Amino acid sequence: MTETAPPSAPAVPQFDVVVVGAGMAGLYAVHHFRELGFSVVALEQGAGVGGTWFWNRYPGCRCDVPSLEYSFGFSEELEQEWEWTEVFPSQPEIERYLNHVADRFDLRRDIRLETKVVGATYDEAAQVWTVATEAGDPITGRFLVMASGNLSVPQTPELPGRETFAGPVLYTSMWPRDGVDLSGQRVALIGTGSSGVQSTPELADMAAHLTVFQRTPTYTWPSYNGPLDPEVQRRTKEHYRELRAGQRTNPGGVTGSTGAIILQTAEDRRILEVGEEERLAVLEELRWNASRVWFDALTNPEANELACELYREMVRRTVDDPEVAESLSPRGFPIGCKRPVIDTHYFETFNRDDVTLVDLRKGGIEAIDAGGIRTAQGYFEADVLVLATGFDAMTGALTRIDLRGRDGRLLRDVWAEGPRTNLGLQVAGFPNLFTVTGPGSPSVLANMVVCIEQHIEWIGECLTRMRDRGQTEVETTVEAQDAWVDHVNAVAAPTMMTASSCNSWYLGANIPGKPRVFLPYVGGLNQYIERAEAVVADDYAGFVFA
Ligand code: NA7
Repeated sequence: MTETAPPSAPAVPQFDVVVVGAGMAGLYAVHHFRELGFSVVALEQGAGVGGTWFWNRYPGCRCDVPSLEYSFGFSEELEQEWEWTEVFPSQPEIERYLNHVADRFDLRRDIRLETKVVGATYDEAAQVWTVATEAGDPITGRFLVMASGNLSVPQTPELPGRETFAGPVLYTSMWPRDGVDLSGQRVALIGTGSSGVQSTPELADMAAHLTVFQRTPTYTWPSYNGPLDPEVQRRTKEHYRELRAGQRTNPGGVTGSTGAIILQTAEDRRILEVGEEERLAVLEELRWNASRVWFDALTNPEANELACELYREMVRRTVDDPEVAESLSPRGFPIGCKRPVIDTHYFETFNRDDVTLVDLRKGGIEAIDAGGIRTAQGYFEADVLVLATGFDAMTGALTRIDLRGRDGRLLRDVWAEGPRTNLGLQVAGFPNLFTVTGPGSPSVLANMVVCIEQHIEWIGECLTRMRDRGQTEVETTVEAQDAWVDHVNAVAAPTMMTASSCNSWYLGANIPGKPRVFLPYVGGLNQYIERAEAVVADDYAGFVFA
């Protein structure tokens, strides 16, 4: 049992704002709230700043948003001085960038590293949050801002006998900071989502032999990464204000104006309206992208299946062994229902002699022992085990700690049937608590940096208004929250993302026992911003101040 609060919190808290996390959201929160004149502290469990980009340092880890767009827009000086080197940024480059941000804006003095938050309790009388950490005294704040990430709680699957494995067991999401020497090693990789797909070619290069254990094949697209053209960077820097404005009026928060290949579906491109000959012609022209440009495939299952077939044809054309190609071909769930996976020569890797694919649908994992993995289709020896098995996405960082609101109610109990928020920012019954890119916000469906900046600025404006009026408490009404949840569900319903055949982490379907609820807001970042701004213009309709 962890004691999360003293009997009663002090009326004057230590800080105006306690921020949980020092990833992108936490860093900007410290900077922005400080600029607005609030006292702030950020509590970070890691030994460094960067959040997602601190932990996920597995070989091949790379962002799927172009560098020039996956960067902060709050400081023109920062925009101008930082030089990106690749079209899509790698983990080391983003981590360097975030450390630069922390130094440049002197953020570290308000960040406590290696400070893991285990719970927080709201004292209704004092209107103060008391935050409990694994070590040390409780920290109190008027407001609690959960900048604790969407993909920050690793999913640790049940694998019988894992503790008996003789070699190292590595998680892609907690990759050792000093790296790992895999030369001469037989590596077993479990998981073929984004992390597994990105690391496969790199692990194959590093190891003596790589065996990939795949439970579900994945739709991926080539990254088209490469060195960033200095001319493109120079031009972008000249027009950064337009780009930033454009991001906020785009559904995905990405303008696509920086030279990266980002294919958008066009309304007049409908796969059901063209014959096989034309489909194959599109395949010749667009290759892997031929499956993702069709407007009707977004909502029509029949159109979607035709697009899937174009994808499978590309797999067959790329992978030499027809049986391996068939194993790598996704079937039975729509394209686009999961987050797109961007790869660098993933499929070609399976043409190597030192790479083996184990299709777990032909016989699942039974147990792990000292020397390898036993499956229903045979035994596979390994010296190192790598788990790329995903995250308790979007809600894990909020429900796996003891967050207690009014009447001592735990957030995880309140969300037992699925999360409910107003704008992904506030939860009824949890006054003065803000979630950054929480469930019900566009977050993982849009450029996360743009979402983070917009959220933090929205919260900052709200806190400033309260200070100006001498108010000390804000809470969403249940009615406004219900209306937002209904809207989030309504826009998701017609899309492929809620298809019953889809086991995505957007739906919480990757975690045993997690309620199946579509977590992010699919209506578009631009629509979201309009609605969030309308709430402000309407004097914070749906929020109650005290
Ligand atoms: P994902 O996309 O959730 O992928 C996890 C993978 O691990 C997926 O292939 C799972 O198969 C597999 N998995 C999970 N548990 C097991 C067990 N017990 N046995 C075999 N295979 C298993 O996580 P990622 O880290 O790759 O990516 C998450 C996001 O991070 C990504 O979307 C980007 O936005 C960045 P399954 O599909 O469940 O059959």
